[in-house]
Amino acid sequence: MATKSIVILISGSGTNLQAIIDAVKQGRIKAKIAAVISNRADAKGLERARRADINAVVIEQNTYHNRVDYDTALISEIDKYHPDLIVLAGFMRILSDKFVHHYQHKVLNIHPSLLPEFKGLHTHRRVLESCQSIHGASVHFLSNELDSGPVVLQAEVPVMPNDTEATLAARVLQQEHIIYPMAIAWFIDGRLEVKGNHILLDKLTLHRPARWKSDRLILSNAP
Ligand code: NHR
Ligand code: GAR
Repeated sequence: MATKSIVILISGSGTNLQAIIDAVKQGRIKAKIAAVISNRADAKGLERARRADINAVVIEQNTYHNRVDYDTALISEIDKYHPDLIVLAGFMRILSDKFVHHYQHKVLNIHPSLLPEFKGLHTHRRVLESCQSIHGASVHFLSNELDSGPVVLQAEVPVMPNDTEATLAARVLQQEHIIYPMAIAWFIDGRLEVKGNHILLDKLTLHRPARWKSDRLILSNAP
């Protein structure tokens, strides 16, 4: 079977990108990373891509008049690689309906909260302000409503009494580096399907997202 390929979109430090690069190198994800695309020329993740001999492409937003023009440029770059999967790894730009429809059921994102709680930005700060005792991250498929596509896998972490935004973010990020490569491998191995707003894993409906908690995977397909 032909090797599957992935295109990864980033905006920043790219630690999730690094976790995915490592998982590909170790054979946990059986695919090739065809390109890494950043909307910012100064994203540190670009350097991680170059170091791993991956095409590193910048598509700067300043040169485009509006979201649709930008997304059109992004789509034509991505389509050069004919990827099986597009991965948003700390990509900080909202994507238009045009993009979402073009790649329906082929785009994964990781969001730093236990969705549907805390959609949007500044999740760690908002979690601390509202005195939650648990927090986490979610891998979901993209849909045209922000942070609302079907959730595949979540990691749960405790919120500690002395946490700051930075300590909490670091605890969540460490879990992201485990669950994102795991969910990507499921997709690449053909184990994931999207049906309407829910997920099938190995042909079984997940009535709740799979959950990674205390280093264990919990699957519940009870309705
Ligand atoms: N696009 C769609 N259509 N649907 C989603 O669920 C998306 C998406 C694009 C990115 C990631 C996301 C997140 O995980 C993501 C999910 C950026 C913003 C945002 O407000 C919100 C959510 C996410 C990413 N961006 C501002 C914008 O105007 C810019 C903010 C900045 O540059 O700092 O695009 O949370
Ligand atoms: C991650 O925590 C990711 O969940 C979050 O940004 C960080 C990126 O880190 N994504 C978003 O907030 C999307 N709005 P990384 O660049 O080191 O992978």
